[in-house]
Order: sequence, then C-alpha cells, then structure tokens
Amino acid sequence: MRYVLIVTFVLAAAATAAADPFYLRYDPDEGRFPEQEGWGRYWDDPEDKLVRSAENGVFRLDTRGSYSIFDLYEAVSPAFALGASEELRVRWEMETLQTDQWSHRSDVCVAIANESHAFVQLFLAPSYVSEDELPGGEPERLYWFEPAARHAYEFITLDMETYALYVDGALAFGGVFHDYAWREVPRVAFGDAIIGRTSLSEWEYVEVEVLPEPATRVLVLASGIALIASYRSHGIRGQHMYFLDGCRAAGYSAGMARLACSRVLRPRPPGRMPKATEK
Ligand SMILES: [Ca+2]
Ligand SMILES: [Ca+2]
Repeated sequence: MRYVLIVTFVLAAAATAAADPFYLRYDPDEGRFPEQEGWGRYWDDPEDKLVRSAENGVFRLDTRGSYSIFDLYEAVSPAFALGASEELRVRWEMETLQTDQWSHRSDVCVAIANESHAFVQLFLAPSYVSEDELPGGEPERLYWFEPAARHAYEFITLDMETYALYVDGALAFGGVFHDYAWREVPRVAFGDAIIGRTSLSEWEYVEVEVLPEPATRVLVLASGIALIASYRSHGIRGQHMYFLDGCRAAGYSAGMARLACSRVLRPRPPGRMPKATEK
C-alpha cells in the first residue's frame, strides 16, 4: 500500500471559549493567498514542487509535482464552539480538476473540527464529494455531480455534532462529527490534506460564518439532524486512521454515521464508481 497520511488534524491542541458571531471569507480577487487574508497555513513541500496562484479571482492549488505535499489553510476560533441557537455555515465554490488516476480518494478537502476534537472531513473529487475514510473500500457518504465543472458547497451544523452538506443547493448527505482531530480546535480547514496523493484544484472562494439564529431552511434541516442524532445510541464499528505523527486516532464511528445517512445517499450511477484499489 502506498504510504498515505491524512494531515488535516495533527498534533495536540488547545481548548475553547464561548461562541461569538464570526465571519471570514477568502476570495483571491486581489491576487492574495489565504495566509494573507486571515487564514493560518499548515503545509509541507520538501521537494519544492508546490505550485500556487491567485489570479482572476481563483486560487489554484497544484500539488501534482510531489506525493510529499500537503497544504492546508485553517481558521481557528472559539466562535466555532456554538452556543444555543447558533449555527456554523461553511460555503465554498471550487472545482477539483485532477486527482491520482490510481486512487479512489482525493486529497482535496474541507474539514471541520469541534471543540471536543471530533471532526468531519469532506473529500472533493472531480465528480463527487465523499466523507468516509474507508481504506480500500468505496465511500458510503457519497454524492455524485457533473464532472469538469465548478460547484457550490454549503456545510451547515447547528451543534458541531451533526451536519448536512448541500451541493449546488441540493442536500448531498448528512452525518455526525466523529473520531479525534489533533492540533488546535475548533477549526475549519481547506486544501490538500493528504501526503501520498496529488491533485489540482481551483477555489473561487471559501467562507466561514457563525450565525446567531438558524435561518428558515435550517429549521427544516434541524428535524433531519435530530433524526441523525437519534442513531447515536447504536453500536459503532471500530476502525483506525493513521496521522502524520504516527498516532492512532480514536475508534472511527463510521458505522453510526452510515446508519444515519443511508436515507439521503443518492443511488450510485453505473460505471462511475472510482476504483477501490490502493497501491
Ligand atoms: Ca473568486
Ligand atoms: Ca497531497
């Protein structure tokens, strides 16, 4: 198996305080990089092969030159520890143009971690978005869309424990925060999250917002999230993930989320499933 590390959440972490309204937007309309616009950067490029640009309103991240690259842009704020009646929304518009042909998994991601270090990591491929981390298997929280096109995403959570993901305005899937995120929390991150995979992605913007009151649509969503939460008492099938420092994360609560999300998964189109092999 090819050496792969998921580096979104590595190393130890700080705690949180009460929530506040929060808004952070990255849009490279003025040719600036995320770290120049209030985002932290967590990255490595030991072979000096990373190529970035911020031109024509688009942030282009090209990590195809080396399997050693990861490059994440992070927002950390106590505001993400939501108070009662608050909600977190993460919106972004982007296109993943290329991932490794041999791999079923994209290294392009958006990830959200709560103050208890549980997290959701969304992997963005040219033709789908998925949330599962299933070595050698196909993702179960999966949503197909038109390839070779830019898509608009919206991640919504009312409690930093359950979430719903919309793509181009349609509900893609929902699930629960799980596992253990290392490093500082609560946090929102985007970029290339995996050592051992390569990709090319273009980001139109990324926006993180904490709203004081749920919007109308979210009130409807809340009933669905309550349904998801009701599955939490079910058994969890353990599964391990390995991180940059070699530490094993806590048992993976995928089984719980699969139960919760099965009803919102779209049927798989024939012949379009990525290969479930790893090298
Ligand atoms: Ca833009
Ligand atoms: Ca990578």
